[in-house]
Amino acid sequence: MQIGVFDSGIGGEAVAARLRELLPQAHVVTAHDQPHMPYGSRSEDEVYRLTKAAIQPLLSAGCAAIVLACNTATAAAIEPLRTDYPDTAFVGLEPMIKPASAVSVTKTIVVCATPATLRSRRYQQLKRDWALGVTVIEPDCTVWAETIETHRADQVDLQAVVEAVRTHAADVVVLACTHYHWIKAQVESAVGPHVMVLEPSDAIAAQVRRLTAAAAHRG
Ligand code: DGN
Repeated sequence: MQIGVFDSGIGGEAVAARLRELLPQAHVVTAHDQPHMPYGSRSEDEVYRLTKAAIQPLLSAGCAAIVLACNTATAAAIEPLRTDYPDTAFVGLEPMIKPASAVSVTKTIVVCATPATLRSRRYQQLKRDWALGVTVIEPDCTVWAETIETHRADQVDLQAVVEAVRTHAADVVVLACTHYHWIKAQVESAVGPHVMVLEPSDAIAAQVRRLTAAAAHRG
C-alpha cells in the first residue's frame, strides 16, 4: 500500500519516519512545498490552494491514503480535500488538546502552534469540545517553523514557552506543529521534568496503521 505524507517542509519527515518503522510493508512517499513555506501565517484559503497543488504528486502516485502531517494544512484544507477527492483517505493532525486536558493536573496547558492553526475554526472547536475548565495558554511561536526549516533549530527562542509554563503553572505543553518535533528535546529541557511535552508522530502512525489494517481486512 502506498501512503503519502505531506507537510509544507521538514515537519512531515518525523511522521514519515515513524510510519516507515511501524509499517515496513507500506511504501511511504513524501511531498513538501518549500517554496511557499511557512504556511503558518497564510490565510485559510491560500493554505487550501497550496496544499491541493502540493499533494498532486501523491495523488498521481496512487496513494490510497494521504497524511496531512501539518496542523496548519489540516485545519485549513482537510475538509475541502475530502470533498475534492472522495476516493482518497485523508488523515489529519490536530493539536492534542484532548489528551493534554485529560492529563493536566493543574488544568493549565500551553499550546505551541502556528498563527493559522490557532485562529482556525477547527482549533477553536477543539478547545470548546475538550478544554472545558482548562486554561489554554498560546505563546507566540510565529517564527519557530521557519527557524527550524532553515536548519537553525538550536536558535529557536523558547522564552515565551518557559514564561507561560512558570507564570501559569502549566503542566503540559502541546507541540501542535510538526516542525516542533525537531525541538522536542529542547522544549523538554527548557520547561523541566515536571512538565509533559506532547507530540503526535506516534499517535498519527498508529492511526494510519489501523486504517491500513482495516483496508487490508476489507480486501
Ligand atoms: N508543519 C506545519 C504545521 O504542523 O502546522 C506548519 C509549518 C509552516 O509552514 N508554518
